[in-house]
Amino acid sequence: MSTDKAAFLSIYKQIESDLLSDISNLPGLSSELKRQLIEYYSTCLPYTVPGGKMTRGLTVIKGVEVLKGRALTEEEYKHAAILGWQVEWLQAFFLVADDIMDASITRRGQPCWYQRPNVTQDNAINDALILENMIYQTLRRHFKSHPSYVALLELFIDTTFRTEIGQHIDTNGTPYAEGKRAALDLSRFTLDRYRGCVRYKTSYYSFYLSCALALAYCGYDQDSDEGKQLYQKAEDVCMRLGEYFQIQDDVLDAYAPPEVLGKIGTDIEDAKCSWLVCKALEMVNDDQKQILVNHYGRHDAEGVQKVKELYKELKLEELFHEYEEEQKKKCDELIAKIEPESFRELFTFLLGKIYKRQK
Ligand code: DMA
Ligand code: MG
Ligand code: MG
Ligand code: MG
Repeated sequence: MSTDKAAFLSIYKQIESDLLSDISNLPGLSSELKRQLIEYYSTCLPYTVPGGKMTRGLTVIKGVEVLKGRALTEEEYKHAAILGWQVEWLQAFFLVADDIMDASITRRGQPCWYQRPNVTQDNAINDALILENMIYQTLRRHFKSHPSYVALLELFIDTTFRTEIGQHIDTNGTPYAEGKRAALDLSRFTLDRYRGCVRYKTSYYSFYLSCALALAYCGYDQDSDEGKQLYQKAEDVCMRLGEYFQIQDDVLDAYAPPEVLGKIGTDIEDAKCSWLVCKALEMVNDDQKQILVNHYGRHDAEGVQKVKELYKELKLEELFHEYEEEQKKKCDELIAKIEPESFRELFTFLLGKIYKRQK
Protein backbone atom coordinates (compact mmCIF):
# COMPACT_ATOMS: atom_id res chain seq x y z
CA MET A 1 0.00 0.00 0.00
CA SER A 2 2.48 2.59 1.17
CA THR A 3 4.71 2.39 -1.87
CA ASP A 4 1.96 2.01 -4.46
CA LYS A 5 2.81 4.62 -7.08
CA ALA A 6 -0.67 4.70 -8.66
CA ALA A 7 -2.33 5.59 -5.34
CA PHE A 8 0.35 8.22 -4.71
CA LEU A 9 -0.15 9.73 -8.17
CA SER A 10 -3.88 10.04 -7.63
CA ILE A 11 -3.13 12.35 -4.68
CA TYR A 12 -0.89 14.40 -7.02
CA LYS A 13 -3.89 14.96 -9.29
CA GLN A 14 -5.96 16.38 -6.43
CA ILE A 15 -3.18 18.72 -5.30
CA GLU A 16 -2.62 19.94 -8.85
CA SER A 17 -6.30 20.57 -9.37
CA ASP A 18 -6.52 22.63 -6.14
CA LEU A 19 -3.53 24.73 -7.17
CA LEU A 20 -4.99 25.40 -10.61
CA SER A 21 -8.28 26.41 -8.97
CA ASP A 22 -6.35 28.89 -6.81
CA ILE A 23 -5.09 30.49 -10.01
CA SER A 24 -8.61 30.57 -11.50
CA ASN A 25 -9.85 32.27 -8.35
CA LEU A 26 -7.27 35.07 -8.36
CA PRO A 27 -9.11 38.40 -8.17
CA GLY A 28 -8.93 41.17 -10.74
CA LEU A 29 -7.75 39.23 -13.79
CA SER A 30 -9.68 38.92 -17.06
CA SER A 31 -10.91 35.49 -18.10
CA GLU A 32 -8.51 35.56 -21.07
CA LEU A 33 -5.51 36.17 -18.80
CA LYS A 34 -6.63 33.42 -16.46
CA ARG A 35 -7.06 31.06 -19.40
CA GLN A 36 -3.44 31.72 -20.39
CA LEU A 37 -2.20 31.16 -16.84
CA ILE A 38 -4.11 27.91 -16.49
CA GLU A 39 -2.88 26.70 -19.85
CA TYR A 40 0.72 27.45 -18.86
CA TYR A 41 0.65 25.95 -15.37
CA SER A 42 -1.37 22.91 -16.37
CA THR A 43 1.62 22.12 -18.58
CA CYS A 44 4.32 23.23 -16.13
CA LEU A 45 3.14 21.21 -13.12
CA PRO A 46 2.84 17.73 -14.67
CA TYR A 47 6.07 18.38 -16.60
CA THR A 48 8.19 19.36 -13.61
CA VAL A 49 6.68 17.64 -10.56
CA PRO A 50 5.60 14.00 -10.97
CA GLY A 51 7.97 12.36 -13.49
CA GLY A 52 10.75 11.21 -11.16
CA LYS A 53 11.37 8.06 -9.14
CA MET A 54 9.21 9.55 -6.34
CA THR A 55 11.36 7.96 -3.63
CA ARG A 56 11.43 11.13 -1.54
CA GLY A 57 7.65 11.36 -1.54
CA LEU A 58 6.99 7.69 -0.90
CA THR A 59 9.47 7.79 1.98
CA VAL A 60 7.15 10.05 3.96
CA ILE A 61 4.34 7.50 3.64
CA LYS A 62 6.67 4.65 4.54
CA GLY A 63 7.92 6.66 7.52
CA VAL A 64 4.45 7.37 8.89
CA GLU A 65 3.55 3.71 8.46
CA VAL A 66 6.71 2.53 10.24
CA LEU A 67 6.17 4.99 13.10
CA LYS A 68 2.50 4.08 13.52
CA GLY A 69 3.39 0.38 13.36
CA ARG A 70 0.18 -0.47 11.47
CA ALA A 71 -1.64 0.15 8.20
CA LEU A 72 -2.67 3.79 7.85
CA THR A 73 -6.23 5.06 8.01
CA GLU A 74 -7.51 6.76 4.89
CA GLU A 75 -6.93 10.19 6.42
CA GLU A 76 -3.40 9.34 7.56
CA TYR A 77 -2.53 7.98 4.13
CA LYS A 78 -3.83 11.11 2.46
CA HIS A 79 -1.93 13.38 4.84
CA ALA A 80 1.30 11.43 4.43
CA ALA A 81 0.91 11.41 0.65
CA ILE A 82 0.26 15.16 0.56
CA LEU A 83 3.41 15.72 2.62
CA GLY A 84 5.29 13.35 0.32
CA TRP A 85 4.17 15.40 -2.66
CA GLN A 86 5.42 18.58 -1.00
CA VAL A 87 8.89 17.04 -0.93
CA GLU A 88 8.46 16.28 -4.63
CA TRP A 89 7.37 19.91 -5.20
CA LEU A 90 10.47 21.09 -3.36
CA GLN A 91 12.53 18.80 -5.58
CA ALA A 92 10.81 20.22 -8.70
CA PHE A 93 11.66 23.76 -7.52
CA PHE A 94 15.31 22.84 -6.97
CA LEU A 95 15.62 20.94 -10.25
CA VAL A 96 14.10 23.64 -12.45
CA ALA A 97 16.62 26.07 -10.94
CA ASP A 98 19.49 23.56 -10.84
CA ASP A 99 19.16 22.80 -14.55
CA ILE A 100 19.47 26.49 -15.37
CA MET A 101 22.46 26.83 -13.03
CA ASP A 102 24.12 23.72 -14.48
CA ALA A 103 23.25 24.53 -18.12
CA SER A 104 21.76 21.05 -18.41
CA ILE A 105 20.00 19.75 -21.50
CA THR A 106 17.70 16.95 -20.39
CA ARG A 107 16.00 15.78 -17.21
CA ARG A 108 13.87 12.69 -16.70
CA GLY A 109 14.29 11.81 -20.37
CA GLN A 110 12.93 15.11 -21.72
CA PRO A 111 14.28 18.61 -22.33
CA CYS A 112 14.82 20.53 -19.08
CA TRP A 113 11.88 22.84 -18.35
CA TYR A 114 13.86 26.01 -19.20
CA GLN A 115 14.83 24.43 -22.55
CA ARG A 116 11.23 23.94 -23.68
CA PRO A 117 10.32 25.93 -26.80
CA ASN A 118 7.57 27.94 -25.11
CA VAL A 119 9.44 28.60 -21.88
CA THR A 120 12.14 31.24 -21.57
CA GLN A 121 14.85 31.16 -18.93
CA ASP A 122 13.13 34.16 -17.31
CA ASN A 123 9.90 32.18 -17.12
CA ALA A 124 11.66 29.17 -15.68
CA ILE A 125 13.35 31.14 -12.88
CA ASN A 126 9.98 32.51 -11.86
CA ASP A 127 8.38 29.06 -12.21
CA ALA A 128 10.93 27.65 -9.76
CA LEU A 129 9.84 30.34 -7.27
CA ILE A 130 6.16 29.57 -7.92
CA LEU A 131 6.76 25.85 -7.40
CA GLU A 132 8.32 26.65 -4.04
CA ASN A 133 5.41 28.86 -3.02
CA MET A 134 2.92 26.14 -3.91
CA ILE A 135 4.34 24.01 -1.08
CA TYR A 136 3.15 26.58 1.42
CA GLN A 137 -0.25 27.00 -0.26
CA THR A 138 -0.82 23.26 -0.04
CA LEU A 139 0.47 22.90 3.52
CA ARG A 140 -1.89 25.66 4.62
CA ARG A 141 -4.83 24.07 2.81
CA HIS A 142 -4.42 20.69 4.50
CA PHE A 143 -2.54 21.21 7.77
CA LYS A 144 -3.44 24.66 9.08
CA SER A 145 -5.31 23.21 12.05
CA HIS A 146 -3.12 20.11 12.49
CA PRO A 147 -0.95 20.10 15.65
CA SER A 148 2.18 19.53 13.53
CA TYR A 149 1.59 22.52 11.20
CA VAL A 150 4.34 24.80 12.53
CA ALA A 151 6.86 21.95 12.79
CA LEU A 152 6.12 20.94 9.19
CA LEU A 153 6.54 24.52 7.96
CA GLU A 154 9.82 24.90 9.80
CA LEU A 155 11.17 21.68 8.31
CA PHE A 156 10.49 22.96 4.79
CA ILE A 157 11.93 26.41 5.53
CA ASP A 158 15.11 25.07 7.18
CA THR A 159 15.67 22.38 4.57
CA THR A 160 15.27 24.87 1.74
CA PHE A 161 17.85 27.16 3.30
CA ARG A 162 20.32 24.33 3.79
CA THR A 163 19.88 23.13 0.22
CA GLU A 164 20.46 26.63 -1.09
CA ILE A 165 23.66 26.90 0.95
CA GLY A 166 24.71 23.58 -0.64
CA GLN A 167 23.87 24.89 -4.10
CA HIS A 168 25.98 27.96 -3.39
CA ILE A 169 28.96 25.80 -2.48
CA ASP A 170 28.27 23.67 -5.58
CA THR A 171 28.07 26.54 -8.07
CA ASN A 172 30.89 28.45 -6.43
CA GLY A 173 33.17 25.39 -6.32
CA THR A 174 35.37 27.38 -8.52
CA PRO A 175 34.32 30.90 -9.47
CA TYR A 176 34.47 29.74 -13.02
CA ALA A 177 32.49 30.85 -16.00
CA GLU A 178 33.20 30.39 -19.66
CA GLY A 179 35.46 33.26 -20.63
CA LYS A 180 36.89 33.58 -17.13
CA ARG A 181 39.25 30.68 -17.58
CA ALA A 182 41.93 32.08 -15.27
CA ALA A 183 39.67 31.49 -12.30
CA LEU A 184 39.61 27.68 -12.55
CA ASP A 185 41.21 26.61 -9.30
CA LEU A 186 41.70 22.86 -9.00
CA SER A 187 42.96 23.15 -5.43
CA ARG A 188 39.36 23.76 -4.35
CA PHE A 189 38.30 20.24 -5.30
CA THR A 190 38.96 18.54 -2.00
CA LEU A 191 36.92 15.82 -0.29
CA ASP A 192 36.40 18.23 2.60
CA ARG A 193 34.66 20.71 0.32
CA TYR A 194 32.85 17.84 -1.35
CA ARG A 195 31.41 16.51 1.92
CA GLY A 196 30.17 19.92 3.03
CA CYS A 197 28.63 20.61 -0.35
CA VAL A 198 26.82 17.29 -0.56
CA ARG A 199 25.53 17.26 2.99
CA TYR A 200 23.82 20.58 2.29
CA LYS A 201 22.80 20.35 -1.36
CA THR A 202 21.55 16.75 -1.28
CA SER A 203 21.32 14.89 2.03
CA TYR A 204 18.96 17.15 3.94
CA TYR A 205 16.30 17.49 1.27
CA SER A 206 16.67 14.09 -0.38
CA PHE A 207 16.80 11.91 2.74
CA TYR A 208 16.42 13.66 6.08
CA LEU A 209 13.42 15.85 5.20
CA SER A 210 11.07 12.94 4.39
CA CYS A 211 12.00 11.10 7.60
CA ALA A 212 11.70 14.24 9.73
CA LEU A 213 8.29 15.09 8.20
CA ALA A 214 7.04 11.62 9.14
CA LEU A 215 8.31 12.13 12.70
CA ALA A 216 6.74 15.59 12.98
CA TYR A 217 3.41 14.45 11.53
CA CYS A 218 3.31 11.57 14.03
CA GLY A 219 3.71 14.05 16.88
CA TYR A 220 7.39 13.60 17.77
CA ASP A 221 8.72 16.87 19.06
CA GLN A 222 12.35 17.79 18.30
CA ASP A 223 12.60 19.39 21.74
CA SER A 224 11.44 16.39 23.76
CA ASP A 225 14.00 13.79 24.91
CA GLU A 226 12.48 10.93 22.96
CA GLY A 227 11.92 13.09 19.88
CA LYS A 228 15.41 14.56 19.86
CA GLN A 229 16.95 11.07 19.76
CA LEU A 230 14.79 9.92 16.88
CA TYR A 231 15.51 13.01 14.76
CA GLN A 232 19.20 12.68 15.56
CA LYS A 233 19.32 9.04 14.48
CA ALA A 234 17.44 9.83 11.32
CA GLU A 235 19.93 12.62 10.61
CA ASP A 236 22.98 10.41 11.23
CA VAL A 237 21.82 7.72 8.81
CA CYS A 238 20.47 10.21 6.25
CA MET A 239 23.76 12.11 6.06
CA ARG A 240 25.56 8.88 5.17
CA LEU A 241 22.89 7.78 2.71
CA GLY A 242 22.91 11.24 1.12
CA GLU A 243 26.64 11.30 0.58
CA TYR A 244 26.55 7.81 -0.90
CA PHE A 245 23.63 8.85 -3.17
CA GLN A 246 25.42 11.97 -4.46
CA ILE A 247 28.63 10.04 -5.11
CA GLN A 248 26.51 7.69 -7.22
CA ASP A 249 24.98 10.73 -8.94
CA ASP A 250 28.46 12.04 -9.79
CA VAL A 251 29.64 8.67 -11.09
CA LEU A 252 26.46 8.21 -13.14
CA ASP A 253 26.96 11.74 -14.57
CA ALA A 254 30.14 10.53 -16.26
CA TYR A 255 29.38 6.87 -16.95
CA ALA A 256 25.64 6.18 -17.27
CA PRO A 257 24.03 6.11 -20.72
CA PRO A 258 21.80 9.24 -20.91
CA GLU A 259 18.89 7.16 -22.20
CA VAL A 260 18.93 5.18 -18.94
CA LEU A 261 19.82 8.08 -16.63
CA GLY A 262 17.30 10.48 -18.22
CA LYS A 263 19.83 13.31 -18.14
CA ILE A 264 23.02 14.18 -19.98
CA GLY A 265 26.01 14.66 -17.69
CA THR A 266 27.46 18.18 -17.42
CA ASP A 267 29.79 17.97 -14.41
CA ILE A 268 33.06 18.07 -16.34
CA GLU A 269 31.89 20.95 -18.56
CA ASP A 270 30.55 22.82 -15.51
CA ALA A 271 33.78 22.36 -13.52
CA LYS A 272 31.85 20.73 -10.67
CA CYS A 273 33.39 19.61 -7.42
CA SER A 274 32.46 16.03 -8.32
CA TRP A 275 33.61 12.99 -6.33
CA LEU A 276 35.42 11.84 -9.48
CA VAL A 277 37.56 14.96 -9.83
CA CYS A 278 38.32 15.02 -6.10
CA LYS A 279 39.48 11.40 -6.22
CA ALA A 280 41.40 11.99 -9.44
CA LEU A 281 43.28 14.91 -7.90
CA GLU A 282 44.34 12.69 -4.99
CA MET A 283 45.92 10.24 -7.44
CA VAL A 284 47.31 12.16 -10.45
CA ASN A 285 50.95 12.65 -11.42
CA ASP A 286 52.02 15.98 -12.97
CA ASP A 287 51.25 14.94 -16.56
CA GLN A 288 47.84 13.65 -15.64
CA LYS A 289 47.09 16.79 -13.66
CA GLN A 290 47.85 18.83 -16.76
CA ILE A 291 44.95 17.09 -18.53
CA LEU A 292 42.61 18.45 -15.89
CA VAL A 293 44.20 21.90 -16.00
CA ASN A 294 43.74 21.99 -19.78
CA HIS A 295 40.32 20.41 -20.15
CA TYR A 296 38.29 20.42 -16.95
CA GLY A 297 35.45 22.95 -17.01
CA ARG A 298 35.30 23.49 -20.75
CA HIS A 299 32.31 23.05 -22.98
CA ASP A 300 34.33 21.11 -25.49
CA ALA A 301 33.47 17.49 -26.31
CA GLU A 302 37.04 16.45 -27.13
CA GLY A 303 38.37 17.85 -23.87
CA VAL A 304 35.60 16.16 -21.90
CA GLN A 305 36.58 12.88 -23.58
CA LYS A 306 40.19 13.39 -22.47
CA VAL A 307 39.07 13.90 -18.87
CA LYS A 308 36.97 10.72 -19.08
CA GLU A 309 39.97 8.82 -20.45
CA LEU A 310 42.00 10.01 -17.49
CA TYR A 311 39.28 8.77 -15.12
CA LYS A 312 39.52 5.43 -16.88
CA GLU A 313 43.29 5.33 -16.54
CA LEU A 314 42.93 6.04 -12.83
CA LYS A 315 40.36 3.23 -12.54
CA LEU A 316 37.87 5.48 -10.80
CA GLU A 317 34.88 3.35 -11.72
CA GLU A 318 36.49 0.35 -10.01
CA LEU A 319 37.30 2.52 -7.01
CA PHE A 320 33.65 3.53 -6.88
CA HIS A 321 32.49 -0.10 -6.83
CA GLU A 322 34.72 -0.74 -3.83
CA TYR A 323 33.40 2.40 -2.20
CA GLU A 324 29.82 1.30 -2.86
CA GLU A 325 30.28 -2.04 -1.11
CA GLU A 326 31.94 -0.29 1.85
CA GLN A 327 29.07 2.20 2.10
CA LYS A 328 26.46 -0.54 1.94
CA LYS A 329 28.20 -2.25 4.86
CA LYS A 330 28.56 0.93 6.90
CA CYS A 331 24.91 1.85 6.32
CA ASP A 332 23.77 -1.63 7.35
CA GLU A 333 25.81 -1.33 10.54
CA LEU A 334 24.45 2.11 11.34
CA ILE A 335 20.87 1.00 10.70
CA ALA A 336 21.33 -2.11 12.87
CA LYS A 337 22.02 0.17 15.85
CA ILE A 338 18.81 2.19 15.53
CA GLU A 339 16.27 1.92 18.34
CA PRO A 340 13.39 1.24 18.37
CA GLU A 341 14.01 -1.65 16.06
CA SER A 342 10.80 -0.94 14.14
CA PHE A 343 12.26 2.42 12.95
CA ARG A 344 15.03 0.56 11.08
CA GLU A 345 12.69 -0.50 8.30
CA LEU A 346 12.46 3.07 7.01
CA PHE A 347 16.21 3.26 6.41
CA THR A 348 16.44 -0.25 5.01
CA PHE A 349 13.79 0.88 2.53
CA LEU A 350 15.90 3.89 1.54
CA LEU A 351 19.12 1.90 1.27
CA GLY A 352 17.32 -0.69 -0.87
CA LYS A 353 16.26 2.10 -3.24
CA ILE A 354 19.80 3.36 -3.81
CA TYR A 355 22.15 0.36 -3.54
CA LYS A 356 23.58 -0.30 -7.03
CA ARG A 357 21.12 2.08 -8.66
CA GLN A 358 21.57 2.66 -12.39
CA LYS A 359 19.54 5.91 -12.55
C1 DMA B 1 21.75 18.03 -7.10
O1 DMA B 1 22.94 18.29 -7.69
C2 DMA B 1 21.30 19.04 -6.10
C3 DMA B 1 20.13 19.71 -6.17
C4 DMA B 1 19.74 20.62 -5.08
C5 DMA B 1 19.16 19.60 -7.30
P1 DMA B 1 23.20 17.93 -9.23
O2 DMA B 1 23.28 19.18 -10.02
O3 DMA B 1 24.35 16.98 -9.31
O4 DMA B 1 21.86 17.15 -9.65
P2 DMA B 1 21.58 16.61 -11.11
O5 DMA B 1 22.71 15.69 -11.48
O6 DMA B 1 20.26 15.85 -10.97
O7 DMA B 1 21.48 17.79 -12.00
MG1 MG C 1 22.42 19.57 -11.96
MG1 MG D 1 23.68 21.15 -9.62
MG1 MG E 1 24.61 15.46 -10.82
